Amino acid sequence: MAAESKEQKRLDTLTAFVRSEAKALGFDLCRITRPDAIPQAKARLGEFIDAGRHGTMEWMAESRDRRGDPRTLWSDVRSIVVFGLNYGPDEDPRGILTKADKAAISVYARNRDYHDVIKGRLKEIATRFAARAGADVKVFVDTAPVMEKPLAAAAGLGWQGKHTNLVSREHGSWLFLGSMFTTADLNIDPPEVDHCGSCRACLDICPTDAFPAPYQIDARRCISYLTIEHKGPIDPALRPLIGNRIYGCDDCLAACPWNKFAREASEMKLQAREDLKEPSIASLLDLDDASFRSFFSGSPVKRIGRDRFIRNVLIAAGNSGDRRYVERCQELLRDASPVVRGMAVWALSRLLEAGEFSALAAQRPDESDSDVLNEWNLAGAV
Ligand code: B12
Ligand code: SF4
Ligand code: SF4
Repeated sequence: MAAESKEQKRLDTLTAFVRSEAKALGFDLCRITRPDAIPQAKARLGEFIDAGRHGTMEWMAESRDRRGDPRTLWSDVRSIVVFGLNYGPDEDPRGILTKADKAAISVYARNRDYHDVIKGRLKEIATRFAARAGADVKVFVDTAPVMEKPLAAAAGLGWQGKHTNLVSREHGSWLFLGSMFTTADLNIDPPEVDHCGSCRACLDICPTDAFPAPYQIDARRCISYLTIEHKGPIDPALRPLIGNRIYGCDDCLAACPWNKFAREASEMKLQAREDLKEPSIASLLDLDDASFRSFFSGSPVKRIGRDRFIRNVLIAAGNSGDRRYVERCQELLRDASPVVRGMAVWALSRLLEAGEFSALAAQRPDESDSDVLNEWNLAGAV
């Protein structure tokens, strides 16, 4: 009995330590679960991958066994601490969607890369915790094969809403997640229950109809996937639906009524940079490789590279109906990148009258890339 209560006291002290360290490092939430707490996740991940809903994110299929079960990733793990960092915006991010000359960058990417912000803190907490507990630790944020959302739900940070992301009663949809796996035992928190009820606001607002059913997403239709993860030409049927969203999308998150409890991010590095709140399409179309890297230095946007980024801006230009971009789009027909040239063709096919486009097509630059030739064909300039 005495030994038991001594062990419980040790658990209480260690658990209190990790919570107070998380708070001191600025995490908004910190809760703990066990590695066997997400028994359904593996099968659901399997269904997602078998249906091809991961699109070209091959790394999801390659890591499916480790991703689906934390114990396959690390057999010695005994407790998983999940951290949440609030990145709430100061206004509804959907406001920019009706400003045709502006380009919408999703809230999470309007300042510093959250991977860097969270990873640094996780490393600090891991070092201190390992020393205190005499245990092994590993920390993860986003890019590792860890199913962060079901783990966060099991730990009680919130629940997976019908848009599949974690919703918190305190922070709404605006939470980044990170985790620390450890060989130490800790006190476990209860899971959060689903508070979606009959609401389906996130499902109904999705511009590309990316939810085949509540709680399930088809990434291939999600604008976040299309503009960030997907490398080649974007499905022509989806381009008009993307509007002016050039990097990610927040519509389903922003529609959630639980955001009424959300607060603006207190971490300065996650508060929007003024020049990334409403950049103009015209200024972004002008970026070359060097100016792209410098403008997006420290931002997650940099990760996709200038060519994929300009591809996205060209879609916004094509959707704007604004002939001011015609001249720049014509210049981009000679860009070194095929994905840029191809999307310049599409944008021009939207911005020019049919006769003007045919005249342009008759004098188009020599082209050998099959994707770009396909764009000319699709646009009717055979
Ligand atoms: C791949 C990925 C994407 C893909 C696929 C999205 C997805 N929903 O899976 C794409 C590129 C589309 C994407 C987009 C975004 N992402 Co993302 N992404 C990831 C990543 C790397 C893996 C997610 C994953 O494992 N997906 C596989 C599916 C099968 O898992 P799942 O979504 O948990 O699926 C569950 C449900 O389908 C559920 N389910 C299935 N059937 C049923 C039935 C019932 C009845 C129930 C109850 C549940 C249920 O069970 C499954 C298992 O839990 C995570 C980081 C990580 N390592 O976890 C970040 C992550 C999920 N992304 C994040 C963010 C912020 C975004 C965006 C908001 C970015 C943006 N603004 O553009 C969008 C949101 C789009 C959306 N609605 O999901 C955050 C979400 C934070 C949060 N609060 O949840 C994460 C956790 C990164 C982080 N560390 O903070 N992302
Ligand atoms: S992020 Fe946008 S496109 Fe993707 S599921 Fe949500 S609303 Fe749909
Ligand atoms: S918008 Fe409604 S259905 Fe979607 S996650 Fe929020 S509460 Fe759930």
